[in-house]
Amino acid sequence: MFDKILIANRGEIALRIHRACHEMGIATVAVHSTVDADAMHVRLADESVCIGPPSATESYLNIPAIITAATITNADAIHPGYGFLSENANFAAIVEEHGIVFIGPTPDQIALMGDKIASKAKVASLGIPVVPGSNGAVSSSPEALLLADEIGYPVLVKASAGGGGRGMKVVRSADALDTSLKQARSEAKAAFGDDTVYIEKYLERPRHIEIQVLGDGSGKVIHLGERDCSLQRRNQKILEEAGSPGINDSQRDEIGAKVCKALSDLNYRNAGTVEFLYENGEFYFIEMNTRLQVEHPITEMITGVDVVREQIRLAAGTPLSLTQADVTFTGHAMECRINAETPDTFVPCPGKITDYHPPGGPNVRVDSGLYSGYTVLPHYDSLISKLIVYGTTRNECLMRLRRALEEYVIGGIETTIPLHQTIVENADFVNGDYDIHWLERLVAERAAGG
Ligand code: MV4
Repeated sequence: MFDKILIANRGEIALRIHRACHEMGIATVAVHSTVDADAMHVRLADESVCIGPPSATESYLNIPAIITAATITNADAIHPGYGFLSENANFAAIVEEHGIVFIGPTPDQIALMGDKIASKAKVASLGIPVVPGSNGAVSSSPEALLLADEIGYPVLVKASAGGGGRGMKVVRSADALDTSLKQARSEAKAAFGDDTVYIEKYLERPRHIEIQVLGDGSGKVIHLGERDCSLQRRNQKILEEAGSPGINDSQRDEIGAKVCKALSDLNYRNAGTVEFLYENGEFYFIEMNTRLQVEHPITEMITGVDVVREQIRLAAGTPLSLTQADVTFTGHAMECRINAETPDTFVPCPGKITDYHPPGGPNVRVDSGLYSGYTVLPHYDSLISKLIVYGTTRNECLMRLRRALEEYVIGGIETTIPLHQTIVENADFVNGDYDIHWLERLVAERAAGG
């Protein structure tokens, strides 16, 4: 096992990784930008290294500075967290070239899943259901017209280098196809430097359901069930729950088995998430994330598995601590992402936290680097806290979440807590009756004063 891990991240996830390390007897190295010198992840770590100015490009994305920090502190491994360098195949390769273990997949696996066309073709060939579509890049308008005719409108034009929804165009009829194709291409070129696009059947009202997996790199892969991440706004997830109110145990077993088989064939290593759209009883693969995800705690709550500990064990070549038969799903969990934002406009509102009182009590978990007197910085993501609750039933979980939101005091700045309070009181949410567009509609109604 490793003696020392460098955590190449900040905020709540850096803390989360530090906690797993210390519970395993592993020392930690924090890296930080100049403005993060007082951050909780730096205070808790055994050692810390300043890696650059506030701009993420010059600090948390600064590969030479991070490699240097790992070298001078003699770290055995680097955990990238999420965001920043977590899905950068080049970074993973450089880390390994320096004789340091990258706590993640192989560079090839990161690169494969980063290419939306290649990953879709690959997983389809391994038995995972995908959205009907062009099965590869679309090169000309006539080709696109023929394909769209075959698939049936509406269709969606997607960027191969995309992900997270950027560069997508819904096309509802043949006469709009050519224009949308050109738009999608030029947006993809501008955003990713790659104008490769492909076409899929557009699913009108799906849920977003993702399967958490753990793979040992030698073909052993288990799944930890699903998370429903349909409650999102502009591709930012807001509230997630496990399990999904939309599927039952046998559907979970079936899609979970397909995912494990495919990733076993790929010798997938690390924690990972396979994302699906789910509509009318069918799952359709959209993409795979090869990193630890923000919402991993809800899976931990219903399975009792420490996902970060497993990641570290897998990277060290230690076998998975459990088999699929050992994985059981008990109760229900929800996570609210609390952002430093004005609730109605979602404009980030950094500033000093004057009062801080997180909720507590049974089955309440708060993953956050906040403290009274901390200043939320304008340079980084506005996620400041994750409120995670567990209940033996979905209703118990929901009642507990309402209670915890009531207790949570974050004074001095605005946060999205009021939005969460609206969501958890809503009848559709209470009934589990929502899709990926539901929250946008709720937000629009709130803005209209409804
Ligand atoms: C789709 C879709 C409907 N049909 N693909 C958006 C993010 C990107 N990762 C995939 N996305 C979508 N792909 C087909 N064929 C609708 C979305 C989508 C979405 C997906 C998941 C969560 C939130 C979403 C919000 C808008 C659109």
